Amino acid sequence: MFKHAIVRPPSRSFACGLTSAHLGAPDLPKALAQHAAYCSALECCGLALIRLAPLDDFPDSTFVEDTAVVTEHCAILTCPGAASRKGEVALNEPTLRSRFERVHSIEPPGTMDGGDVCQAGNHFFIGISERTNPEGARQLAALLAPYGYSSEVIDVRDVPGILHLKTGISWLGDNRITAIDTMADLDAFRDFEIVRLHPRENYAANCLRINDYVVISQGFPRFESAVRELGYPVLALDMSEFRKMDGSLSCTSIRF
Ligand code: CIR
Repeated sequence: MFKHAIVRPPSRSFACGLTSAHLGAPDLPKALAQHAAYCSALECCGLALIRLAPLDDFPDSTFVEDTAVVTEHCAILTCPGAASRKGEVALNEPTLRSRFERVHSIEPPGTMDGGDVCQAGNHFFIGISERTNPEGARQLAALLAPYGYSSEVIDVRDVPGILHLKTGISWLGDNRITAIDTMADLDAFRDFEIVRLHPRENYAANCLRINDYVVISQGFPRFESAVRELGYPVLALDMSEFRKMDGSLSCTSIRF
């Protein structure tokens, strides 16, 4: 059960952030409207929002998820893999410290983006990517173990089109995982029921199970039908401007 989410709207520098999407520059007023709709959807799922101020100095800072991994027992501040994003952590740290009694950190030479961490019950999948290195993954596993969490590493560096682990998979709860076709048959997911994305709908793999709801990206009809057929109430959101900056639903909040 999630009760809270930390969010930070895109700032005036949003279009200067990192991206590999080749979808053109994002439109800031549209991005702000999409962010507002995203916030309303989280509230509809029952979350109380902790709203942080936009940061002009950090164009990617709306993607708050990358700065911390949170669990029922603790928060773990990350050490983002992109140089331009490292300063975001210190700016989010006071909020996390005010909400979590136990706060740990990934330390250099470890690097980690929260988008590479997928919690599935008491088990964590940790992606090794261009942003998260093996040392960062090792540190996270060691920090999680005393709380009774198991973990395993998935190397996504050779999976085309994947920035982070959760670009390609999400945990839906109920022993289900969404996965793009090229990740669906990984041995790591052998004990899960896979909701497989059609290759034209890969972007929709990143979705959010929040309490009773599944929040998905709008415009992916096969995936939306599949999720509805599983019986979940669905909230579909237009994320087009965030997609232009390689972002999606999970990156835009920290939920706990
Ligand atoms: C970046 O490249 O860091 C941002 N433009 C996008 C981050 C997306 N984060 C995520 O999927 N967790």
